[in-house]
Amino acid sequence: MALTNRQVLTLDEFTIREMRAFPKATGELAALLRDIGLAAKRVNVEVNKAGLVDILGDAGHMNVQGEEVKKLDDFANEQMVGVLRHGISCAGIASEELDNFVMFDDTISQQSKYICMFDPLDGSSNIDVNVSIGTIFSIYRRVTPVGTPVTIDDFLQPGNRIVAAGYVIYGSSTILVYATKRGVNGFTLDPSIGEFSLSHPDIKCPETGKIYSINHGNWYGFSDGMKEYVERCQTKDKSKGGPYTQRYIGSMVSDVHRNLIKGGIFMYPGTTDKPAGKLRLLYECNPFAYIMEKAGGRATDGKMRILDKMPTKLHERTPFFVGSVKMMDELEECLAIDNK
Ligand code: AHM
Ligand code: MG
Repeated sequence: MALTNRQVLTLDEFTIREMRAFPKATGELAALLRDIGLAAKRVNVEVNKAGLVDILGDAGHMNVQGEEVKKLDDFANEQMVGVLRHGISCAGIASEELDNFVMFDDTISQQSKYICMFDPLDGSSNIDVNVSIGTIFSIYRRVTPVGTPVTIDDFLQPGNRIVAAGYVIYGSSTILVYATKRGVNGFTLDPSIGEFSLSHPDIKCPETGKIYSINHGNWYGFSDGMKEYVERCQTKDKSKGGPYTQRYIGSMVSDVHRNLIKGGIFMYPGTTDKPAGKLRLLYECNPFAYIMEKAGGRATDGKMRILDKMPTKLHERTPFFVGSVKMMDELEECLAIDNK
């Protein structure tokens, strides 16, 4: 059934309204978000039929029509690059799927003041088993002059320079959440009209929660401080909401989205074998850190604020902790053990 409540704003209506609050706004950011919404809708269609069509196989082989089959993460990457290249608001992109950034060399794109970084399909190891996956993105103002080609300097910016960041979950429903300095809002795709409609206005992360999310399989590689915090979660007194519940889908968009709405903490620490952990600073951690901070939560690498980290390369990894402020405080108390 179509949403008939005309009080419900679509993504486009909402971003245009937001823009009007800034008399100097050019509409470029609203256009960029619309482009990303379009890519998300196209990816959504393919994700929903992933179980039906021969799209799950390895990239490179042929489907029954004799066309080359693309893996969904390649498809999602092409959609994101395509809409942003053809749009008028993006001067270049960097993607978790590509080794290098892409400079858009047409004159319209080079006149744009924004660049975009994204993970086109995060959690893609879950595709084959029908678990929710997502797209993560962040938008920055370029540092090189408008009208010139973008350079690596436009991409190696700390997260505290993000202008907007968001994610899309292809789940039981498809939701696009994005944050700007004005706050965090979520839009659910109404398939009957093909529009994202405002469903989660002004999202705030509860100060504390009862959910902790971590891959316990890595336990023997955790530091003493990390183990101490996990044990505290498991032994927390009933009067303090304990013991906490462990929830870990292994699909960051879903794990962090749930904790953002319900309150909780998501952790991907470094381990003995992999001191920098698994997650990518630019494509995964910075966007979620920005969204969580705008919703009232916090994000660190265990030592410093994620958004203040100066990236040195595009695919840099970092330990990542994000969630409700009070849980983050207790985590930091425990991690301090490692510095003694
Ligand atoms: P990907 O970018 O290869 O999909 O990996 C990122 C995903 C995250 O969504 C998730 O939080 C994490 O990998 C899970 O990793 P692990 O299986 O090591 O717990
Ligand atoms: Mg990823």
